[in-house]
Amino acid sequence: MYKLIKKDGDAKRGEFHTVHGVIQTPVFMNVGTAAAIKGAVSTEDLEGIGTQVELSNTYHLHVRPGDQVVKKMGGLHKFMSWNKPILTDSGGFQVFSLAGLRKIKEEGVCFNSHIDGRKIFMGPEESMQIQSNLASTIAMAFDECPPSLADRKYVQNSVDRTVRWLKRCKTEMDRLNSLEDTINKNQLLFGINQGAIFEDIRIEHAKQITELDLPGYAIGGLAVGESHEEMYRIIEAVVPYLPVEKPTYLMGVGTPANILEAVDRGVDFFDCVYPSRNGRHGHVYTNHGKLNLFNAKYELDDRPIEEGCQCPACRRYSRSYIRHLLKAKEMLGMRLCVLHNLYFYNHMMEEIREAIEQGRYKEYKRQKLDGMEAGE
Ligand code: PRF
Ligand code: ZN
Repeated sequence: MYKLIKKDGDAKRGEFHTVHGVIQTPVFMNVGTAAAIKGAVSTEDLEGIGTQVELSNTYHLHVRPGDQVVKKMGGLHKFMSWNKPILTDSGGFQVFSLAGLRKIKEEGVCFNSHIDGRKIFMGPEESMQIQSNLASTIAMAFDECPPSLADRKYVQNSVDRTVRWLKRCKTEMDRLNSLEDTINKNQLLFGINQGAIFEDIRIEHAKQITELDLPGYAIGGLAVGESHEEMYRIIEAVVPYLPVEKPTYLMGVGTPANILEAVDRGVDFFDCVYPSRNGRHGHVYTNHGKLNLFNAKYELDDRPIEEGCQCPACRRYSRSYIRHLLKAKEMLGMRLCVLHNLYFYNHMMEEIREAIEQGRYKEYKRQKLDGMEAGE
């Protein structure tokens, strides 16, 4: 399934083969939480900007429209008309961060829907059943992401429970994949490493979850309030204990600089809301740093967001025009900024893959970071 093509230092260039096609890694997955990429971006748009993987969310789709609706419509791929790989996050993280969390028990968690306040229970089995109904390519394990300031004892208890939950996820996923009316019988389960900023807990947890021989592993519980240096320290500590011949996914990260640093430490998969969220606010990424298109200095700027960029915004429109659209609250303004940002991320991943293949990753990373830090 995962083929390691080349290593350059710790940076990995690989290919992940799935029933929905091959994923070239390192890869950035475009976030469409509720089967919609915010900013009026269609799946056709995603195809046009080089997106390889779409990411959706178990919790959101369970609450609305309901995973049974998606299943009746033939699964997420058919429902949203996207035939490339889809990864679904398990819902654990979103329950903890979004919903009115009630109680964590051994069986699972009780919470209130953020849409209608309805009381919902979700445990490892429920999360796997929902993800099986959605029929994503990759399903994520049901985990707890402890708060960044949680003490050692809390984190140890939480991680121990996450191990037990993972075993239940695996058993349930195997069962679901063997059922007659399951849409994707090849659904893959990725485990998630937790342990907050305690290296020894992280390492012990990594050893335990790799014993389950899953097709991929994620590093969760980072980018939740700790410093970038702490995050890099944890990645460096954990990666040696995750299988090099399988993909490593750093969940919910991050800025272009975070991605460049994490690739250098052996990470293959990324996802983050930054490109779409920032785009909706008129903040756009360039090789010379981030621009705020609301700034008055772009009023008469006839250049594209980024000279030479092949995205749908830069091929046709000026900063001045996009600024006008944003200020007039025209949807097109947001849409163009989001398209540019997603293109920027996907294109950077392409450059990253090429640099690793050519054995010049460190040099590429330095140049890219220097450019972005220098500004315009
Ligand atoms: N667990 C899950 N999803 C996540 C995270 C996690 O820890 C994070 C942490 N950055 C983002 N998304 N299941
Ligand atoms: Zn562009």
